[in-house]
Amino acid sequence: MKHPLKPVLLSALLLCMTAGVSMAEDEMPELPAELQATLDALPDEKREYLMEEGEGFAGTWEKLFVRLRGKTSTEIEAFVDAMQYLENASKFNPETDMASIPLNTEAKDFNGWKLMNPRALATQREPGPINLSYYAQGGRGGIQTFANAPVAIYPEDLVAGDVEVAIVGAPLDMGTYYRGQKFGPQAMRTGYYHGGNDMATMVNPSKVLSIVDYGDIAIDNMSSELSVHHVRERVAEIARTGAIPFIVGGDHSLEYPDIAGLADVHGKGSFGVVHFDSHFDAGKGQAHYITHGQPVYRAIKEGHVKGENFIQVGLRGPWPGAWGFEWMRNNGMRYHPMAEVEKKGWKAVMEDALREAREGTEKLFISFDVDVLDPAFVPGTGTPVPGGLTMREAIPIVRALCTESEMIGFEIVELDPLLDNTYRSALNANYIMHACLTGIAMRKTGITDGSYLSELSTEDNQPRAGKRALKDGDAEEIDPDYGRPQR
Ligand SMILES: [Mn+2]
Repeated sequence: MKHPLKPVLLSALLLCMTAGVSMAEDEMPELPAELQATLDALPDEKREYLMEEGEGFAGTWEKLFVRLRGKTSTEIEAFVDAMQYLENASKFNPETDMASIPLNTEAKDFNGWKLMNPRALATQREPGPINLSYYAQGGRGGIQTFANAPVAIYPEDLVAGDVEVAIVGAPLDMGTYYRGQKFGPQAMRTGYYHGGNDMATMVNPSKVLSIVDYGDIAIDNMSSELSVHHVRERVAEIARTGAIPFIVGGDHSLEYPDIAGLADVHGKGSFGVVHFDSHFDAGKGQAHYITHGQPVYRAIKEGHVKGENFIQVGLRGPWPGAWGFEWMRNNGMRYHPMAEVEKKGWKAVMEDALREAREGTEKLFISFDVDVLDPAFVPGTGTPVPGGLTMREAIPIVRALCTESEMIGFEIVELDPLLDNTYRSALNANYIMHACLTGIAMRKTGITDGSYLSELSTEDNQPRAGKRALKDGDAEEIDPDYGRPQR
């Protein structure tokens, strides 16, 4: 990637080299005098190449000059030859490289991995959600599911059950090199605290909403490229029934098919996205069609979501550099890196992000990469970055976004339980998903203010310090000897 200032630097440098004048100190370094003669002795084409690519190759002009210092013209020419060799050898070569990865199209089960079971072969039953718990109060028995919810298998189950939220696993992890995200769905199904009452608001999404576990989407974990198209079809299938797809990844490659599938149903550019992540995931120009570092670029480039409706929260670490921020600004995107949180405090940043999310379109998709949280909360993720959000920062913004917007989709990605020998990562991931379910349930019950908190669980006329209770409750008799061995 060329730095946009480079042509200016280059022409100024060449001018200085030929005219022998010193360069302005604040713009570029002075070409060391001992280098001038050796560089002048280079063939024009090689000297120009060195002046064009040398800075990017060495890191800075100063570092380049250090590497060239004391070398003869012949040695510098060999240095330039090596640079040119690397550049050319890195490119696609039709004589030695495969332009595409061949598949065995003779395979009898080529499409078998993603074929839906024909209804004639499926167990006959009435369509609708299936409650898998044989315990009267639900409990932890039966078969574990997302949010302790009943199960649905086919779109007609979603329609028959008037399902509002269908949580579906997408165990894809070929888009990352630190794998194990394919185990994210099963970790979240077996985790603690993934359903029930939200104490902050005293709203219970499990009671207010019709939620189902929609199983896992089939993934060909030998190919992200093949898998994402199938994910897109399945996400669209859920959205077409009117249910909100909640996708549990899986790596962040999923953001592309999740957004594209929603655009197939709701229309391109009809909804906003809030992308929680320590990385901006808008990499481009890589050999692979999709990875967990490229979904944002692809979703914006293909027009599924407008840049002006795309908001990034929690960016930090070394990626992207200046070009990435320029790319986001050129596309009208908004971003709130942790540097901004350091500057203004979380509350102000959160309020900005909430205000931006309300602009434009009412419909919203949330993409939550668990690595936006500090590694203290989620060690189980492939690319953790220190200095992230706390759970006490993340819960209120997710709950508020899901209350104040017409949610059309939600994904939680990059949970890798293999990297965490505790249950904390899955626990926190479930809490984030529950915060959004709570927000959707709040909206359904008529609460439109995302900052709403229940008076019962916060104040509710409790006696202030030094005051007695307004009325005496029924004091419970407690046996102080309970559980002690009898003498
Ligand atoms: Mn990501």
